[in-house]
Amino acid sequence: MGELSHETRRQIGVLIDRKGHIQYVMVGDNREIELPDFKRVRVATGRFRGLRCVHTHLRGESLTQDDLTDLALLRLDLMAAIDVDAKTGLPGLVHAAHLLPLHAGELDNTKAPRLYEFLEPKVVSQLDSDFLELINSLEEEMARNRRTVRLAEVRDRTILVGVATGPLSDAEESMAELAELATSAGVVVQDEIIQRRQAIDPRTVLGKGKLDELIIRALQLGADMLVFDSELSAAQVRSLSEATDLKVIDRSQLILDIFAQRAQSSEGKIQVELAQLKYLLPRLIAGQDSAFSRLAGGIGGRGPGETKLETDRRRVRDRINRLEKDIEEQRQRRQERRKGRARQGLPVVSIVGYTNAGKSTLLNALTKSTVHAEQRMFATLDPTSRRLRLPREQEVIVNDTVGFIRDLPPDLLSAFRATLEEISESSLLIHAVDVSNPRWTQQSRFD
Ligand SMILES: Nc1nc2c(ncn2[C@@H]2O[C@H](COP(=O)(O)OP(=O)(O)OP(=O)(O)O)[C@@H](O)[C@H]2O)c(=O)[nH]1
Ligand SMILES: [Mg+2]
Repeated sequence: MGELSHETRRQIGVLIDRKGHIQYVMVGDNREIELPDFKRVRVATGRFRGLRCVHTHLRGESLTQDDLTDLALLRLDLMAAIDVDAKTGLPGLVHAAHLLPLHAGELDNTKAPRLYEFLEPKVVSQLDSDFLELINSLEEEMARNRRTVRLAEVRDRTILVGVATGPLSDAEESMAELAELATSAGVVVQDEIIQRRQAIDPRTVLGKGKLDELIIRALQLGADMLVFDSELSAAQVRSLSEATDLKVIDRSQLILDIFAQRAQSSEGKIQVELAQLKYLLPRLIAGQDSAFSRLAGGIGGRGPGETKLETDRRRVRDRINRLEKDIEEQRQRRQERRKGRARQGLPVVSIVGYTNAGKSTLLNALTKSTVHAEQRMFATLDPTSRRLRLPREQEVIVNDTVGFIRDLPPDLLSAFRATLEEISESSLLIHAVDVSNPRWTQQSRFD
């Protein structure tokens, strides 16, 4: 390889499997070499690809960033570069690196653990390490770690991703809010990245380079989930999770998840389920490019899956109708209750405002109650009403309410209509604002 590289002034590389057979031969130019793109071909978790790359370098350089990127993205067993002497064409030092298994201990902090291990550079004639022994022990270690990691860390480890098509400050603000949402949902936020772009990439949202960077970062941090700040189509979720091999969700789904975790009363649970199904339905139908239509495709486009998909959609629609009826009934019950209160002539005061602003705490303070208040977004989903006697022998009803946030998914808004209607029939609104939050001016806007 050294001789040929020397004559042609091109890098030459081979991919060798564990039996020592050469599976691919690549020819590059004098700076770089391109590896086949088999990222899509999955590697079993806890394993490497079973191929090591050995290639020549003509300029005396050690492993390049591209070499390391390929090593990580393709999960190669090893990346080695043989230095070819410019005058004689004889092989010199061999630089090599392999990936490192993640350790459970390293997952406790959000600092990036080391991703690569460099072997000591040696001249070809002195290479004496047993490659198979090395790779086997690495895979064993990886399998062991996976078991302990799984036990140690059950929460989702997440990287937040934003794309800024407008001003960066808007995107940063939105990301700060997303981070709070993620924490409220109980996931561990390990990193945040924002990419500035002219437009969102219709397929992968981010550009190709940024996506590669993200994959490496996720590998490095042992992340298992990506949360996108923008709304994702079903097709985007699919191509992103295929490209990254990670769970991918968007902002709406994160909020829905929080609501699902927090709903206590049967009314709250029904509202959340309705919102979830409404979110799911268009994603079941999302047309040509959806995961479901691909599954349903079959030969000639009408495989057996199509009927299954129809049944799924119908079941979801049926369930949606059922839930909507339930909610309508609740709404009427609430209306009756309000009428009853109106007959007693009690004015209604509602405490409204951004989520986590202190609404429930204020209700507690005013009425000496013990409604649940917590440092977490959407702690209240089932609002409480309490009587309050004002100093001049006047009684009022004070309502706690569900908090607001910008870009609340519309399905969620409509599902919680019954609860929100209470607000519109109040005699007085108290707007709670948390002025200790740096974003309080934006949070107190009602547009
Ligand atoms: N320091 C301080 N903390 C407060 C005050 N009011 C509320 N908090 C805290 O802020 C956090 C959120 O309060 P909540 O009353 O749950 O807020 P909320 O508006 O009802 O929130 P959601 O129901 O989640 O929308 C809690 O940890 C409260 O203890 C205040 O006046 N001062
Ligand atoms: Mg509350």
